[in-house]
Amino acid sequence: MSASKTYLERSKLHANPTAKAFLELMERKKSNLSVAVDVTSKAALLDLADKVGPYICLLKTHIDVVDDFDMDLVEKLTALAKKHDFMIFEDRKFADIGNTVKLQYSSGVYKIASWADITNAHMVPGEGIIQGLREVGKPLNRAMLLLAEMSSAGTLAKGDYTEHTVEMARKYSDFVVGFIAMQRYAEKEGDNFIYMTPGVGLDQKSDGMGQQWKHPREVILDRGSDVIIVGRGVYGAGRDPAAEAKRYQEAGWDAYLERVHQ
Ligand code: 5IU
Repeated sequence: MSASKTYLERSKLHANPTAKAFLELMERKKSNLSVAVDVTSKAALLDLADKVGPYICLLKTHIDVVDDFDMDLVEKLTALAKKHDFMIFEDRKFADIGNTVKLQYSSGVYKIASWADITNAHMVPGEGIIQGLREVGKPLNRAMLLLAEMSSAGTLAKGDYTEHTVEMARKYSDFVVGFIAMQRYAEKEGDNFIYMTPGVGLDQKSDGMGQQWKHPREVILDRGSDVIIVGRGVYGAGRDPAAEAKRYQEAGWDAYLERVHQ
């Protein structure tokens, strides 16, 4: 079962170049921490990315919340990704028909495919959404995650919906490399999916708006996920982002070591 294999062992088995490089990076950097930077100015985003950069494997962005977005931001972000050795995940949550998402992924103001190593999509529209995104992303060696579950209270992504999503990921596993999920699913021969889990916090359980935070140890060890995604736990009011990122990196990595050595 892949949960007991190391990230490095799994990287060797991966055919998708981004997933392969990502798993290698995690092992090299000893980090399974992704920081979610939901801030609204270029300066704040770059400042945070520079501060948490040394501790993360993946920077998760919502690029459309940045008021003063321009391509200079992308250039600076990708330079920081190089400097600190992390990848970029634009949490775009595509949700339209194949032809439309193709345009949303490649074009418009953000040109996501040109800079985001990883992006994600909902399975609501059916298989065509993967086909559309894959047409753009595959030639650029990009990778995609499917939203199989969500962390928020009352989510409709569950049961048959989640199972169908996993089947679709298997069908397109050269491009769909994993899931946003709350736990690892039963595996079939050949599965090598990367699981990423948002809703992670060391100090608080809820934000009063539906978000539900779990401890990194529960996420990585008990639930078998691979990457913890942490937002406000790292950059929330009064916090020192670098110190918090270090704390989450250690908590996530300790849980991973415990998992692969048990
Ligand atoms: N996010 C979730 N839950 C989900 C999905 C995405 O929280 O199910 I899909 C995003 C939202 C935010 C980040 O960008 O992950 C979590 O931030 P906080 O740690 O601040 O709650």
